[in-house]
Amino acid sequence: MDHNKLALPVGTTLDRFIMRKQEDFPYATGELSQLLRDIALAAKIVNREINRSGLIDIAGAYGSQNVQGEDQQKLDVIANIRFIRALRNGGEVCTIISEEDDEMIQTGNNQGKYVVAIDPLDGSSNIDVNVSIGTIFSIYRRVSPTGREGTAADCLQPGTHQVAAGYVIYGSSTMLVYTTGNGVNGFTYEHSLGEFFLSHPDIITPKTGSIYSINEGSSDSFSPGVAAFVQHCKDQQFSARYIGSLVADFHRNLLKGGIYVYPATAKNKSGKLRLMYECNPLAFIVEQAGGKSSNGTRRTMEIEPKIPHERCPFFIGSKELVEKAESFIAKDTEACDHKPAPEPTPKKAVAAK
Ligand code: P6P
Repeated sequence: MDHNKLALPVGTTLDRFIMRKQEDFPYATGELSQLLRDIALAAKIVNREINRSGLIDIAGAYGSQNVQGEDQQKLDVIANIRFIRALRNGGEVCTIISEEDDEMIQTGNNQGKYVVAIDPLDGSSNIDVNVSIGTIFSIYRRVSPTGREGTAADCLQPGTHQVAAGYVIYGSSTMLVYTTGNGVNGFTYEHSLGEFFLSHPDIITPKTGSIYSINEGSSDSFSPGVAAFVQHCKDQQFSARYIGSLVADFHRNLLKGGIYVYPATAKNKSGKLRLMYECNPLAFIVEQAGGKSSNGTRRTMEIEPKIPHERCPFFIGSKELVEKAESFIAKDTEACDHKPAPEPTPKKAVAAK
């Protein structure tokens, strides 16, 4: 018997993969590799706490609201602490933007070359009902000189400046999916060994699909272009899949093909999702996987951020589906542009004095 069959290889760990990929960058000095490992460590710790949340008193609302005015769950606060602590202790990051903190977070690592924008736990309102949730992160090189605190200019860079981006999905299995601009790779967490192993090498998203993800509860306030696209999906007999957890909806559509849409609505006039730590990182990943991301008219990663918690409409997924949505929006815009100007209100004849 082939003795190798007695002890099948366990596969490539995330650490080994990061080190191998670092060799692709001859001038890499290892800081970005270390930063990715710091994020993976925090993800393992958060994963453990999510898995136990039903057993120890860390589920449920924390009793305060974040800068977005959203009720914080206890695990939102815990995840935020865990990721900030890991990045601070790792030493590579000078400044952090977090969904859970209004102001930029200075880590004290003023020699750190990197800035991180992070949503520590997205979809956390789903924790108590055991729906998959996730962490989303973006990594940028600082533009200000080292030796001092990071600046707003370091944090408010367009998505095209990202050096890496990724997400962790805490679901039926826990996965970390990331890119450094050379393709997208997914790693599955093996709890018994405490390691992420390469399980989804070189992810490519289907160029089209038959899944659309949008909250149709807001359909009354969709723009005509968005409404027309949703009707198109129905006419094509697509499947409506919307979990209410961005990372879970995105991950499914990335692997199977489909589109996720969070448009401007009456309640969220610029859309609900945040550019820096939700839209841009997923946009980087989807483009590296052959998909597309825009705000309906403009490439997500080219939007120039003005404030850390800026929101934007979000159309992301299979290239052909995003382009179809954009075509409906463009038609609507053309129709508006060519709509005849309303007749001027006739002035009341002024009686001769
Ligand atoms: P709605 C979770 O709060 C989140 O940010 C995303 O994970 C999710 O896709 C979206 O909001 C759900 O928002 O308005 O449809 O409940």
